[in-house]
Amino acid sequence: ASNDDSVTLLDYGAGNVRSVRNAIRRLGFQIKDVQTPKDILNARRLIFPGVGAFAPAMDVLNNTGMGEALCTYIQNDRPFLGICLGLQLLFESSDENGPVGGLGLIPGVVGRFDSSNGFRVPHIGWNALQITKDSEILDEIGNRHVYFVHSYRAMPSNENKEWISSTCNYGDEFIASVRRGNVHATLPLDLDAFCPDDLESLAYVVDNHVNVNKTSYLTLSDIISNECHRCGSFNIEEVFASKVIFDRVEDKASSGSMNAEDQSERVFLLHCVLNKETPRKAPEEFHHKEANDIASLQVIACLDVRTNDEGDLVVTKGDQYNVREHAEKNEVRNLGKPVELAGQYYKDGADEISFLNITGFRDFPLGDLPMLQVLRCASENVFVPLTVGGGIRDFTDSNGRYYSSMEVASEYFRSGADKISIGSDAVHFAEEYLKTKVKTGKSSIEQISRVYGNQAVVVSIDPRRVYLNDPSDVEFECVRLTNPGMENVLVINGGREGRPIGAYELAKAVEELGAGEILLNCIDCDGQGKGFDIDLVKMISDAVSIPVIASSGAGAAEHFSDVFSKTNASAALAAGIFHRKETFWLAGAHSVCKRALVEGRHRS
Ligand code: 1PR
Repeated sequence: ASNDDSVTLLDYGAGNVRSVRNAIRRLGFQIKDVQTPKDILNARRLIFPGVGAFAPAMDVLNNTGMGEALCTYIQNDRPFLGICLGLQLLFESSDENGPVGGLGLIPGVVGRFDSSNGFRVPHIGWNALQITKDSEILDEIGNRHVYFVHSYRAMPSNENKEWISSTCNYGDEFIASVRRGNVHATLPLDLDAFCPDDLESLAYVVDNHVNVNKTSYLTLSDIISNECHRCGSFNIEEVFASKVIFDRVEDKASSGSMNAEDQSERVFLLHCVLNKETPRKAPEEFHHKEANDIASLQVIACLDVRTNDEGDLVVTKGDQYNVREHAEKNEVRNLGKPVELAGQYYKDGADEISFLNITGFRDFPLGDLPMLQVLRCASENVFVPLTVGGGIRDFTDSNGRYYSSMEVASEYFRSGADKISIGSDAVHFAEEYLKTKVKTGKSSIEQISRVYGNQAVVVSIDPRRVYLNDPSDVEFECVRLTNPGMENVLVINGGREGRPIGAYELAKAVEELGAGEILLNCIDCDGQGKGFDIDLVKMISDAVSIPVIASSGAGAAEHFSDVFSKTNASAALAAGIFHRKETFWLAGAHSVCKRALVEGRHRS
């Protein structure tokens, strides 16, 4: 680095910028936090990892004078990297809770994705970049897949084309990054996806003269041909038996250093491994398009966390939500330490990690400091989105101090969460909303999504089956099975309390209230390993236009294939299958999706 080894960070305290801080430190730079507009003007290099929603971020920038300083800094072509909202704020305005004026440096409006053409909004998952000009910071990324979590985007136009350095397609073409002179901003280098290998890109911006050791990665085909040479055969089973390739492929995948071609090869090869097949066609015949479709489906590892009887915070796992051993002592099952397991699943290739504080409904989460600590530590080493749920609601403690659900969520965000997940509280507000049909703006879903954006608000639904002779006996939408009719009754407080609302009605209501994603559990299937509740997932994923995460029941790779091919779920979440250390499953889950696609059974 040059003489000045500082990076100025514009963190206005709205959320999780821990990954960026970690990344900057790893590069050996000192972080200077912006306290006043002057700090922006005096910066040697500035990083602006915008978090949250557009309007509140602009309020902070306008009220502190930082917006003006930022405009001067950028207009003077000083080294700048905007990330995520740090890109969007450069445009003229945004429709997010708006229209709201932006910094006005780049012509264009940041609008919401159009969900009417069948694409779910928010856009969550991997997607391929199209580099349109020499962006320099994206050189290392090339056309590889990067992870997106957003509902709003700016589109290319004649007026802004000189800025655009890459675009991406999700229903329509949108701007993924911009570059002009020393000013860079990217949408997908999201805080979540800021894995250590993106440091080179970051380094370029923070100091044009930084000499970073560029690791040169062998392509997958190099690895395979080397390995085949060594083994003297192209029997994929034998080659993989040594696990050598697998490990290298996975290293590459988890470090995020694959380009689109590597990705498709990986999916293809993993498919072969999983199915113990020798590849019948060369990997290069495997279309990138297919890989792209597969990449857009996510596999999420879930860690149910609670304090055991000894007072330690442990990862546990229930059978139909019962997390106690059936043996005499009736202890809470202890499957390991949350931070370690999260790190492991990240390395294994999970697209996202969820922590559910399953006793959060009774233990106030802000009193649950170990849980916040778990989040802080996990976010140091996990560079995929982290969701945390449990206990997000208004709360008054024993001293009479009132905490809003927003304060609870904010603390989770500050501690490293990228999304929060609301369970019981969402049910209460949905019940009220269904009765009154009035959006008060006061529910936790509405408040948190207004400030952090709806892509950051997941609603976790816990349905339990009730079998009916006649579905018309109840007011709820029922799942019709080939077997007897079935109703899903919602339960809350970890399954301890049933509520008179159906899963369908709840899902529709929370979507209207502003939830960005639904985590659809199923108490009957939880921990059973017999597959997802396909009928239920289909009903809910057809009913809403936000992404639905299918959860509960995964016991084999085929179950992932099933849920992706027979329903419109965007992601599949599982716990037990990963805790049992069936190591190939994470990667394998992706490969079986491919089979579903190839057989044309994928979503129409
Ligand atoms: O109500 O806002 O405090 O949130 C509580 C959260 O904790 C909710 O998301 C609720 O689903 C979750 N929860 C509460 N009790 C339990 C329990 O297990 N006793 N766990 C619980 C929910 C379900 C999934 C599980 C999948 C996959 N766990 O997260 O990981 O079913 O399991 P599998 O692959 O092994 O089948 P609030």
